[in-house]
Amino acid sequence: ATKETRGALRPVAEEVTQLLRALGVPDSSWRSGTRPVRSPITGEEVARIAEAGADDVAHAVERSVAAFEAWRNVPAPRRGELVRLLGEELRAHKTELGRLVTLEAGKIVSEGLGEVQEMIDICDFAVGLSRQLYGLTIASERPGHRMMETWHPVGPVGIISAFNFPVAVWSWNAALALVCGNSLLWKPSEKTPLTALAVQALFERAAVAFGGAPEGLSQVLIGGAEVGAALTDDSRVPVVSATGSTRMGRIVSERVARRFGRSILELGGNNAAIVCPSADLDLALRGIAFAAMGTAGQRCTTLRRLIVNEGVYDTLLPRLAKAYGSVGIGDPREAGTLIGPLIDQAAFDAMQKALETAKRAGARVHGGERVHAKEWPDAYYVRPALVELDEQIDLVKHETFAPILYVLRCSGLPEAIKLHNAVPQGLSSSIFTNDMREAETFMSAEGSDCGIANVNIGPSGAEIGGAFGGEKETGGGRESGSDAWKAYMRRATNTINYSRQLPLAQGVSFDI
Ligand code: UN1
Repeated sequence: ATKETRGALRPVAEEVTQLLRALGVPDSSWRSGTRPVRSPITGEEVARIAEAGADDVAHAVERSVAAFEAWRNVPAPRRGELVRLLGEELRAHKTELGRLVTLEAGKIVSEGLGEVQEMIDICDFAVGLSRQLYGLTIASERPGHRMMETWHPVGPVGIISAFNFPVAVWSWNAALALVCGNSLLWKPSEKTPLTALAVQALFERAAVAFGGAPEGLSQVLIGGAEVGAALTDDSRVPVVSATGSTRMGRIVSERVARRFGRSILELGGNNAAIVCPSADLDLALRGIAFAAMGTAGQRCTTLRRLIVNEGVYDTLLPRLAKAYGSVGIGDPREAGTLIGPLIDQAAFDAMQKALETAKRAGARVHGGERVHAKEWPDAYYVRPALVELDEQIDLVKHETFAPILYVLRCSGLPEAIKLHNAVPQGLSSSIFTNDMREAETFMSAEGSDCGIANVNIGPSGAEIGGAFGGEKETGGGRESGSDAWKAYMRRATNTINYSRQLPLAQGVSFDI
């Protein structure tokens, strides 16, 4: 059998049932509803889930406010203990939850497990952070005065997450928001509600072990755009963190801004890598392959544009085309599969449309065709596409959430950086070079305009310790590590007068 036909089709539904039970999700929450949930592996229905309506959202927000009002008074290091226990649950159930990510989102096994590892990592990070929610002290211009900053919990945090990282992105937000003293309202993607229910069940176990966590501290709201809209319009939810398309993010940010809420946006990426003449091409090849083809091109950090110096173009491209032609595509449960399915038919259609447009513009397209269609008619597997273009046409400026890598030729670093930055998105980026000047220029003020700029690794697969997010249409939000926690708190500036006088700032006099 060729790599493409590896693995006979095995149904998914039964294993989903076993996993949900092993993870402690009550049958009633995924059996008795109206919305069908499908696995992208086979396209079969695996659950029927109940949806929340606008009234349910209003009620959930009410509970969330009550939970917040209790939780904000729990000392932060104690709040960290709950997140530590959540991390323990995730460690204990990593195999099952990782497997459920594979079944529901179609990720290969190591990526499903990797996603849960990312959750464990952010929990560890947040536990440490729970003792480090530092404010500054500031020198006052007035005698006998002191100034300081205090960081306070802000309120219920709405989390809108996407199908492609169905649980890790929640955890970046949730682990930080919890130690910061907030309650959580989670609207997962309607394509991946089951992993959300499983995480909620693990959270509830952690809450029981913790003892005394307020009821309703973390809630899941399953549903479509109406649920998202109810959440974004509710002024009792001061922070809404949304991950997904730029189209969705624009709607969310406008609605949240209208009521002066704060949004944390992590939207479309259109990530590029520049390959310089001095690059280690073996290393670059591996980096490019993972970043462009991994997760079937469905990461927001996926490599979508490759800008190759003309000096190495003709060496690199044939090797890349070979990798594209031989990569294992199929059932993500099988060892040896590197490319699982696209999430659904709409993703497949969008990919084919983009490839048609590229062909009409004169592109040379390698791959991109559907595979396994006969055996698995309801699932959408594709060979990743390598698309050689002479210029960065409009199509390339849009994020198509599928494994398409557009390749452009360039003559030097200034031209490469210009092409690199000439798209509306600004999430992640990378350069392959062994020339220190090129690497530093790429990371400098006149280099990459993205939130993430890497050297000699691809743009995807970030660790949780750094701030994650990007500029321009990516939305400007930062999540996960560094000081991203500040977005989940409100800052108070305190001025304390310990003198017997009342000097006014700026020397103003006001004697009564
Ligand atoms: C996403 O695709 O929404 O950097 C998140 C990465 C992962 C997270 C991706 N750690 O690729």
